[in-house]
Amino acid sequence: MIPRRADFPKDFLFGAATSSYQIEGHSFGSAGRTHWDDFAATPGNVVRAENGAIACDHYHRWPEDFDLMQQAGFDVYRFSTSWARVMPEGRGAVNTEGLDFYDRLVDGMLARGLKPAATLYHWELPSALADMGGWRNRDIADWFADYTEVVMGRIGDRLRSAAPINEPWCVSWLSHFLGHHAPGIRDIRATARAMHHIGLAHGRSIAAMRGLGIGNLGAVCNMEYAAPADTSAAAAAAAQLYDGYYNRWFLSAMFKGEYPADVLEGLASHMPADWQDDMATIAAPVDWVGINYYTRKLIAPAPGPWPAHQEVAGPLPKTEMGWEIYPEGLEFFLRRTAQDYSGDLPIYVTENGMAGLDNLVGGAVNDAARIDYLSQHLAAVQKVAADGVPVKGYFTWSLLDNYEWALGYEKRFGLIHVDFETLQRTPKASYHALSRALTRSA
Ligand code: IFM
Repeated sequence: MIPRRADFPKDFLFGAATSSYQIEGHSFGSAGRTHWDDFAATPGNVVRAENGAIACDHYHRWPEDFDLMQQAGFDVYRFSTSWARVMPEGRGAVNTEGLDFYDRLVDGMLARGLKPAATLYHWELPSALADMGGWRNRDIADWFADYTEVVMGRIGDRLRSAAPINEPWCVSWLSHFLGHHAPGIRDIRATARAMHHIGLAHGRSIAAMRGLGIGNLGAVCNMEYAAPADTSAAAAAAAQLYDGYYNRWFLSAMFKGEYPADVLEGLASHMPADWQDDMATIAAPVDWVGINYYTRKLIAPAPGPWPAHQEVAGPLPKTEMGWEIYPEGLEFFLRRTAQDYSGDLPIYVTENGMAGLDNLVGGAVNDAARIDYLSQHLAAVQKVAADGVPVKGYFTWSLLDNYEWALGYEKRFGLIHVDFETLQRTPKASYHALSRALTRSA
């Protein structure tokens, strides 16, 4: 059973999260082209070559979506603004339709008693900037700071919180080393540069928001628990390195102003010149940290160049993504983040959830597996909060079934089912269960 609101500290916030390209419908409102449009148009990259042109049509249907958020009893809504919607070329001209849209969204949240939690970048880089090297180009920190000022100059006065970049690991490693996400590069030098420039852009964006007098600013990092695949020393070292470039690199830079030595061993020769001079900017103080957590990975050594390791299938029950269900990992990261990086600062679980089969049968979706997943992870959060770790909120990923990037519309993460033919919304059993946990008084 999902723990009730009353089981958490009084000031604990419950929310749901989404992102712009995954739900809005990028073909609406004169938005500019993004590297995800290009990536999806390249054969073999995305299931059925699907893109975010229509997605959930949240662009027009947001009032219905926010009504459902309100009816469920959520406190806060985590959304992102699209760079290419606001500045179609990434720099220069501003699309007023785009800014007007986010202005309406924020007012729509406030009108329903939902606190707006904004993220400035959730992956849809304007194509014009990708043409200039995207995250490989150091200038992206300037471009991102300018974009930050444009968006926050319009909506920053009404936000509860703001964060620059969602999941730096995905923006860099997943997209430039593994090539699974746009821009689909597989190159270690590109990866090292992206990993550094993301931090720099984060720091510049924080500074820009401080300059505008905006507060409650944070960083949102995704984390995967890295477990050695066997008891050998080599497997332990492989898991340690995975943990380093996945989980420790960004937190260490943002909270300590340094990169972990074990990861630098592999990346140092690929880093941009004078990267050390940027560390103070990257470590700009923040007010909170967000953890996106879904799963663990079993890691084994492998032949070949650094990082010379591989993922191995694990024995635990899995979601439709093939991801093992391992709530102990969330507990681990909440404790370690406070202890090693953020101290007394509030921590939020900014994403957690699962993809399920989620068939609509007779007008209902019985997603019992999701109820179980949420129950287990919320119980982990509750335990850690009871031990005094300053975890202050939990956001389910996601409010709606949506565009799951390279997997198209096939993987359903929503509390609300979306029929991608009719765009009809149907709250699933998990929506009703979570709503009961949030609203019932005892
Ligand atoms: O859908 C994504 C989201 O965009 C970022 N975090 C993980 C989710 C599930 O894969």
